[in-house]
Amino acid sequence: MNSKPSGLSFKLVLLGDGRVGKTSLVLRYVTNSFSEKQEATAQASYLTKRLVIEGVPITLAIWDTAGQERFHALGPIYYRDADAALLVYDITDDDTFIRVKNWVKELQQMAPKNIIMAIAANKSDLVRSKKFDVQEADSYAASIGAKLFVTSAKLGSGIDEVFLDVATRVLQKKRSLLSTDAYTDWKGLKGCF
Ligand SMILES: Nc1nc2c(ncn2[C@@H]2O[C@H](COP(=O)(O)OP(=O)(O)OP(=O)(O)O)[C@@H](O)[C@H]2O)c(=O)[nH]1
Ligand SMILES: [Mg+2]
Repeated sequence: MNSKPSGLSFKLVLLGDGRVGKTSLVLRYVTNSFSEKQEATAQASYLTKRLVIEGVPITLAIWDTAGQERFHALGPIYYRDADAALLVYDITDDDTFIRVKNWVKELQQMAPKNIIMAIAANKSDLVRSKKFDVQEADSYAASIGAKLFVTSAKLGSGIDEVFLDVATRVLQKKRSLLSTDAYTDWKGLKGCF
């Protein structure tokens, strides 16, 4: 009797090089906290965040993976049934952008077809000039059907935006797989999911 509608659950995986700020982005998003001394993730950690989009309650099941190379082979465990991937790089370190491109290649070959992707250019607070160059990353993101967001886990900027974008696009994709009538029923019956 007391059970509340659980809504939908979307699985999101964060991928990217070590130290780029994946855990920091998730912790800022879920607990609004930040640590200068965030410890490296071993294997992966899991957190959830609830949100409502277009009246639909959604639980984001967030898998924050370990970026250190020695954990690379674990990637498929987390992305193989993911709805979305958030690829993170450190805006001050070009090598970490190359690592994003490698992850994208792997996802295109191994992940579910049409997985939703977004790229976070993190640590924007470390760049002095206001006009830092994300043009290359921006056009790369467009070329793979992803969106680029400039973020700072430290300052808390760009973070709600990137998670909301990903969740909204997953919802749109799921909705487009259903006919309009089915979607209306689906919303009406959402407590059953
Ligand atoms: N200045 C600044 N530092 C950040 C930001 N995000 C993370 N950091 C710092 O960067 C370091 C690494 O952050 P993590 O969140 O642990 O990075 P990670 O990608 O989860 O690393 P792994 O778990 O090893 O894959 C920590 O010292 C953070 O405090 C940011 O936006 N700005
Ligand atoms: Mg981590």
